[in-house]
Amino acid sequence: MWCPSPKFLLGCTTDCLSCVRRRFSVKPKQLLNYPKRYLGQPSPFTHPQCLKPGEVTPGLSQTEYALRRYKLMSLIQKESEVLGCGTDHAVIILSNPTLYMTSDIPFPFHQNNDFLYLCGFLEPDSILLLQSQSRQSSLSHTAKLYVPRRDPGRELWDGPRSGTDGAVSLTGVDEAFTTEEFKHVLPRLYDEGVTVWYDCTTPVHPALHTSSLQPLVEFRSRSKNRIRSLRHLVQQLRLVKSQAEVELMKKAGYISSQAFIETMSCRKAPVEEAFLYAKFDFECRARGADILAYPPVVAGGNRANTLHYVKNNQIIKSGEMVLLDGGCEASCYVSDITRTWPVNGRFTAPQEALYQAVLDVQKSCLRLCYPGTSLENIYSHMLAMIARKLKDLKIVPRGCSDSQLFKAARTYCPHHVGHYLGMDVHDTPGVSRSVPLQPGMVITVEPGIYIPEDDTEAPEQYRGIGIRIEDDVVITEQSPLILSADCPKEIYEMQQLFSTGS
Ligand SMILES: [Mn+2]
Repeated sequence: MWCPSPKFLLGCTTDCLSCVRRRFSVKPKQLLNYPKRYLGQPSPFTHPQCLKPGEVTPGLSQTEYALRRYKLMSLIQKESEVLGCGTDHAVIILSNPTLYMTSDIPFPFHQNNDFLYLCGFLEPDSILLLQSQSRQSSLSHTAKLYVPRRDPGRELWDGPRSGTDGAVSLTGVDEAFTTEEFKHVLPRLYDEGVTVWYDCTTPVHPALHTSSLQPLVEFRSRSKNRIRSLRHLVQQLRLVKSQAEVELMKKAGYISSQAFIETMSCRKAPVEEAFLYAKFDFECRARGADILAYPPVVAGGNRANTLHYVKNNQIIKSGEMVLLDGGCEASCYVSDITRTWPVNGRFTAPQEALYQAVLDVQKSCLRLCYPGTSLENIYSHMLAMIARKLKDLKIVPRGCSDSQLFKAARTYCPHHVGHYLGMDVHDTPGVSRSVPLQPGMVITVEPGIYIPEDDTEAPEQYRGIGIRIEDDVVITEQSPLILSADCPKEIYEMQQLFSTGS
């Protein structure tokens, strides 16, 4: 019954898409059924420039989303065999709510990425329910969406909603109902024979949780068959990207890299941090990004030593460097890049020496990005390399012991070498950094050296300089694929950019 390929369930590629289509007869919904009207999100009918027929979100087909749900049910089946909790399962995932900036004025909506990963639906106040079919393998399941009902009064203000018919034809789930109708399925979830998988400890949609799920959670807390958490399983899937996901991450990396090139070559000194922030934001959006993936750090001079500096409201003097840590989100995937450069285009000798040291460390770490190693291993390597550089640059006193050197490396680089990257900037945060890297995983590699201006122990010439260089890397069987490769980081490349401008 199973595909003989051992890669079928984990580490799937497009081969498996055709495989899953055949095994489970997953067929894209008839395109003729598309409502010929605007839905609550772009559809192949209304936005043919963004989505091909059969795609739910740009670049991701109904089949890819269905495959994710099958993989999740497979992980659930495996875990339930260990737990001994039967084959009858119900998986509940909530969308995010709309958040408000002030009365009646919403923030731009962002979907809960675990929910989005499993169905591609981009409206708030929705629920995804996966139910294994009784007495069959849990892999055989139904996928149902509960979505906001169509409401001309609200749609006048908020724009069109997909409604139940739109949700089905767009996402390819089996059925859709209104969010209010979720209450009809609840009685079945009280059945002790059904194992409920739901992240109830930190509900992403507090109002939906309280109104629809709190009583079930309380009931289950007294039962033998308790509610099982789900997040770690979805993160396990999100950790390894499919070929289609890698293509989307390439796009996010490309857009951000081009935005960096434009921002670095504006040659304005002195320059406001706010100006560089606006320039970077504009250049990302102008190239098709939906939004910046996070508030960027645009830190001039000594402010680069504040790791999460996001006020971006000072003036950067000529002769100072700027550290810009930014990245866009495009079609639900993000990038996260850092570059540090002198705003007037000319490195001073100490800036150049420190920059070259960080660059050497960063390139050395990139050379370790192969299957089998881990972020923890790369981190250890980074600290050893930084320690050596601190010694070479005489930032630590001569004759330091190894443990003092290690301590100095930790002090001058207080953060880790990187993190996983994907739909979120700090993607799959529940996955340990000791997990061996495998093809399809995406990580950042971002060593830095930070010397605050009030550090009286460091040589005076380096005080007030903070440098970080960060690239996004896809692990492959061969050489790592650097998603931010277009973004200059060699000193000669940057100098070329400064001298020619944009
Ligand atoms: Mn990062």
